[in-house]
Amino acid sequence: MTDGASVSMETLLNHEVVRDIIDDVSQEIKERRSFVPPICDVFYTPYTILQDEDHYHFNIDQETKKQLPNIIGNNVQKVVGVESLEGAAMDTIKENFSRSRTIGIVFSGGPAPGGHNVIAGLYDAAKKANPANKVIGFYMGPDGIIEGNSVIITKELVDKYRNVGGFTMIKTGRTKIDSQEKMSLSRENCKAMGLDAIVVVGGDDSNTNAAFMAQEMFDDGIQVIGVPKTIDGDIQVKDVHGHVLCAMSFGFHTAARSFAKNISDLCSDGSSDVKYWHVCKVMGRVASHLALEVALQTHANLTLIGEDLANYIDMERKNIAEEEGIIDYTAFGMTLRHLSRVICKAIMKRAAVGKNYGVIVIPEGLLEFIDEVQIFIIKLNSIIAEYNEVHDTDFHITFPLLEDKLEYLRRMVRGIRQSGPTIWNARDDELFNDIPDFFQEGLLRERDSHGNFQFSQVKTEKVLMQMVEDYLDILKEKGRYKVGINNDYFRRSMAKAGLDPDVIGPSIFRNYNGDPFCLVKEDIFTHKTLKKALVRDGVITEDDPVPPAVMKIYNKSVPKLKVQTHFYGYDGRGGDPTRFDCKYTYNLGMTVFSLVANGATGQMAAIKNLEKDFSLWEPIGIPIAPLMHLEERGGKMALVLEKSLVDLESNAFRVVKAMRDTWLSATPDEDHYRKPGPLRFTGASEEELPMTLVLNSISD
Ligand code: FBP
Repeated sequence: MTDGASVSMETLLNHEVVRDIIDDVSQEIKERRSFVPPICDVFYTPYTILQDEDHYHFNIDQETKKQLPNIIGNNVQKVVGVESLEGAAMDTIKENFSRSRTIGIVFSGGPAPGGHNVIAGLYDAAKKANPANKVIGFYMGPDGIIEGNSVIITKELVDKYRNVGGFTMIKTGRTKIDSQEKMSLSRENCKAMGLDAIVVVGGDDSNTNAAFMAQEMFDDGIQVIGVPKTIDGDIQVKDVHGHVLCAMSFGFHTAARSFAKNISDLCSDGSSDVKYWHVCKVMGRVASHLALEVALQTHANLTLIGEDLANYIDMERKNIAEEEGIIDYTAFGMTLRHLSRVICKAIMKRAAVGKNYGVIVIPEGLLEFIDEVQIFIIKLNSIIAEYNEVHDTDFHITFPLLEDKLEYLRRMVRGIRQSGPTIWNARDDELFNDIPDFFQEGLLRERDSHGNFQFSQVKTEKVLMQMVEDYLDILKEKGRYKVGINNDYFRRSMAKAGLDPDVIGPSIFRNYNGDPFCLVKEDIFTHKTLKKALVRDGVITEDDPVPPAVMKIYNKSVPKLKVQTHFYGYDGRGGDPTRFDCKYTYNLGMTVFSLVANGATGQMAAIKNLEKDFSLWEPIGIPIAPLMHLEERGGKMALVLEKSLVDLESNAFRVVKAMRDTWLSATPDEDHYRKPGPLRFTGASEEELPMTLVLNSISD
């Protein structure tokens, strides 16, 4: 072996191996760049046209008709390949398709793996149709359109980013073109640049924006096409009869696989050193699709689904009220306290079989579904606003400390309120006191510029786990939270210490009857109470110490909850796309060109049959306007694209629900963790499609 120290720096840096190591471009990226995603059959034909599919119907909001008159009449359009036609029709198609165009493209919102391939697909299709076609990328998201900040997309640029993650090529931003001023600036810039079309790659809000831009630029002849992007997976489109037109936004699969890989590694680590509960929050601003997919991929012990919690009914509370002939409205909807109890129960059940470890998946948007949190926000907003108005001062200046604010609320409960409405009752106070200080503080203080509470600022996993820890401490003191002791281990330990397990066992365990795991009796919760039990049963006398072997068993039965919290989001969002996302996005890019070349506007590019075999994928355009409805945004009603939440009737959710107990694995057997493995770009991959899609496509 060469002595490294003797090699000169120059030689070292020029060494073939070292050059490879310090090269910014890894082997993986080289392979990615050279991968050519398969394309749908229609794109092999020299031309494509659009065929109206008027058998799909939508519930159209009257307001959309008013605000988006030029695009509300759009139909779903199918991209159809054309080899050759007779005479004039063919000439028209050729002329339209091959006309030289300038197409602008922008990324909007959070990154999602596959975005670069949308550009690559669009670029390749545009250049194939006419090498004079130009694709222009707007920098830094919609700000690039407003400010006219752009770059010409070249072959070199496209080749550098083929099949590579991130939105690095032209960056992204969250600005919305939501004022007349921004809209006019955008329109003027697009006109000045001679754009024929603009492509908005974004989520629900960005596609909403695309629809308004399509309306605004209609008379200028500038077409606007949307592309369904977001790792959250909440752009899913069905028509009124439930026909699936877009099963999933792009980027979801990669992000879910990335989270699942990391979480499944925690499952392995956790079940090896058996001492940690790993609590993993996964992105998804509102919908829990990512958490659901992670559950399917990893079989983590407990996965919370926000949409499921919203439906919660406290049956005990409801039944008691019914017996009294009244309806207890507080029984409907999940509270933070109850949710923490659900987690405690899972932890205790596993502890009872000796598993003082596990993995919990929490969706980022969870708190959106807790009625109580929503109610707190509404009530506190109103209390603070009322106070400010009545006193002509700022609530936070009068009550700078959390304790002062809480005291103000308590006074309201006691009826000694200084002003304002009596909407804060004893139950609010009780529930509010149950939540950790830092969350109380957040609820009382943090508001964005529109006066809205910022969920994203809350460490949901910490809020919950603090409540869990507090409650488990109480249960521990009551002797109800114990780690189960393996019966065989107990017997061996006693025998080794010269003690009779059949004498000690019944005295300290509540189930010394052959169960594989024994639980220490509830009234034994300290060394003193342990001794008391042994003395009571005549196992030892008052003067004897507790035998060390018995003490050791007792100490093992006392749970120590060690929690590690993790957040998976930005990492998966920046990951290199799975083959599924590579194929999907490249074909989306090609679909965009077909829509543009055929004069479409106000349409969202999509691939129908995404959940089926690739040979059945069908490029289509979906009209955006009919998908919009009125929602409250920043205190006003606005037309927006509806987010798709987890459907509790879907196969994917029902499977996860049915497997809950199995995956909790509160049994002496092994856990049921599943290893999805790392993303494999080359070679055989375990699965090619999001599991959610596979499951949801199954029908009788
Ligand atoms: P998009 O809807 O724009 O794709 O972004 C979704 C998301 O990745 C969420 O999962 C997450 O809550 C959010 O972005 C984080 O936003 P930010 O980048 O502003 O921190």
